[in-house]
Amino acid sequence: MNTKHKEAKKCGFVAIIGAPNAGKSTLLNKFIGQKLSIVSHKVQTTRNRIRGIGIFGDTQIVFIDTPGIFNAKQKLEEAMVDSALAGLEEADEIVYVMDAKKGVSPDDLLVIEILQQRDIKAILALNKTDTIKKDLLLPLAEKLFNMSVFSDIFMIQAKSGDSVDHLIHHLVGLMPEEAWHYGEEDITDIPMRLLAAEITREKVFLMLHEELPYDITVETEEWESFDNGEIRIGQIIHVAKESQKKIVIGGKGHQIKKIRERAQRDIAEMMASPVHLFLEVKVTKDWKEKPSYYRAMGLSFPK
Ligand SMILES: Nc1nc2c(ncn2[C@@H]2O[C@H](COP(=O)(O)OP(=O)(O)OP(=O)(O)O)[C@@H](O)[C@H]2O)c(=O)[nH]1
Ligand SMILES: [Mg+2]
Repeated sequence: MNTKHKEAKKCGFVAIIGAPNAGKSTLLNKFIGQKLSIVSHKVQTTRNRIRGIGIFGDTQIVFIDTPGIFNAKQKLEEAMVDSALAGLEEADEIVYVMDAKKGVSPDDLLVIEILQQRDIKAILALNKTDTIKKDLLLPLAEKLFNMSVFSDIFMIQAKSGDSVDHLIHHLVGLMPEEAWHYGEEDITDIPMRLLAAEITREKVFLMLHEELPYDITVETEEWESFDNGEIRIGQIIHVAKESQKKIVIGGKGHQIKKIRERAQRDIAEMMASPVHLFLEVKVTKDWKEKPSYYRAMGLSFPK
């Protein structure tokens, strides 16, 4: 072991919060330099807290990606928002991601109010600055600064990584003197089975539309590693209705074939091993009412 790391003493937790679709997961992936948390153009992509670990010199930062915070109406939504709020409790610092083009949305007002109530200060990452005219950015930043919840404001582009290094530098300076919580090689503490299920869920989010992605959950049911390094993975895509099963499978199975190919490719890349992925689509009518499915996703079932 490198002696420099034995002396390493700075470590802390940074929660990434904000409204749905602001770019939180994209930012987490940039922070740790690897794709860990799934990303899509749709709202409510992330369902649970994802911890990603980054090392910057002698500092280890545990980033916590959270589901978007919004006015939850259904049980699954409520569990997601609860999970995001629990991320606040764990954190030494909070990075609040806001879509600069959307400005302060009703969802943002909800989160800002929560921060005000709890007397919590956050670092604002005004994201997607590539989508807005430069001269609109300063008045927006000024308006936000006057809300008295943001200690600092950074203008970034999570997707290209532009200016993300400034934000990292600032966070490193704020981390407390503390022994590292994780090993040098660790990227996350999420089990591989769950990460593999998330990858397949991402493909469903990217390829299928309307309510369907919100009505599915993916479960890794089988995981077998062979001596030659190959891995066999079996997953179930749970849908809520028979009609949805037909859509996920597609005519002559073309849809499920694409989902399988893309998920298999990404899981193999993550594992750095050849992967054989087998998918089954199952109608599980009321999975959203069953606590066991929430546990499998790392969520608590709302009371
Ligand atoms: N133009 C642009 N798009 C971005 C940027 N950062 C993220 N995006 C896009 O914004 C969309 C949402 O990104 P996510 O990272 O999934 O957002 P999120 O906040 O994690 O969303 P939820 O998990 O649903 O709350 C994706 O299509 C990203 O590619 C950016 O800097 N510029
Ligand atoms: Mg996300």
